[in-house]
Amino acid sequence: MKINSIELNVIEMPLKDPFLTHLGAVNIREGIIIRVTNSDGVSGFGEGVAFSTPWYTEETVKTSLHMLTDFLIPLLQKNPIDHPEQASKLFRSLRRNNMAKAALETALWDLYAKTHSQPLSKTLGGTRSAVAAGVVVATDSTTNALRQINQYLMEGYQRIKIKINPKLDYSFLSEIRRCHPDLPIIADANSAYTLMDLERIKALDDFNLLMIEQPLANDDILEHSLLQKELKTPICLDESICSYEDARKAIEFGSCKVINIKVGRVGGLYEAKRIHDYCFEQGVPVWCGGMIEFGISRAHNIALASLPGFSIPGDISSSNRFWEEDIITPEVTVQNGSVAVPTGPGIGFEMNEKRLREVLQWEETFVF
Ligand code: OSB
Ligand code: MG
Repeated sequence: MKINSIELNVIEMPLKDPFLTHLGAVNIREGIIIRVTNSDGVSGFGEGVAFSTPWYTEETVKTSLHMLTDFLIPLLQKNPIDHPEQASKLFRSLRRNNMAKAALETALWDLYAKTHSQPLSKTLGGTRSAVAAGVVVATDSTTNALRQINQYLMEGYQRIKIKINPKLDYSFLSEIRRCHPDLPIIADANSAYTLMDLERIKALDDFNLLMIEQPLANDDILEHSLLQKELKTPICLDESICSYEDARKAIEFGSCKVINIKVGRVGGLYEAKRIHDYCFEQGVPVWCGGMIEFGISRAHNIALASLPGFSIPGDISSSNRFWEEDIITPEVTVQNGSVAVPTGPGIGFEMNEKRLREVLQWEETFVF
């Protein structure tokens, strides 16, 4: 892979509606769009999904830029690679900073697939022609939740994920369940509980939830294994799984029955695929998590979710779930409850250069 230049673009867009969890509100999304261009002028795109503040993981947009500028790009300049897997292994010499790593590694995957005239989904080993769409509801009002669920069901989404916490759980979910007796529902707690809340969490077994996501601490494996023994509802881990090793430990300890794989959280597509392959062997279903992301990361998610082990609808939603106008063309759309896996080379979406310029805050180019 003969790299000529790497361009970093910081963009910013308002969300259509505030995204509320017990950890706070997201109203504006900053992100990093990376363009890696080779000596033939072919470009691959990646997206950094860290937030402006470290509320979900420890990384931020600024720490990602620091890692990319001062470590990851120089590492790639000194060590030419032939395949993105080598980049992933090269980046292991730097601890953590998974979202910064994934931003660059995913761009290399797109470039690699394009130079081999192959859809990225095929390069990764994907087998599906469409991926099931799910969507998240992140509000603190029952009225809003029910209104949004009705809207999303009209748009065809196959499952709903809803944010919960100890102030917004039993009566909230019972009202939603009353209105939608058969709807596949995931409740995502983003670590709002501790084992002191055992009885509160056990009560949620009443609602026949598809799963409960990350009820306990963001870095826990042990206590989730104790909780899972007490619960009928399957536990899904999100924040706790930052690597293949985390996934292996969680499954061996019985800390979860499902894993939410996010490319950014685990440091890139190579690690995401390793986790998928391990879970597939173990018979543990996985689904693709979302990060309130722009179109580039959405496109990488679609390619990843085409792998055979992604058997549960992910946080795979249309561009218009969050954005007035996305930065890719065409935008991601849900049709008959699914998103079609593109058949063109690489991620299979083009950069909408006009929209990128409209939302651009800062840019820098590194010439190799
Ligand atoms: O916990 O899954 C989460 C968004 C940002 C950070 C963490 C999470 C989420 C979501 C959103 O739930 C999913 C999406 O983008 O569709
Ligand atoms: Mg989550």
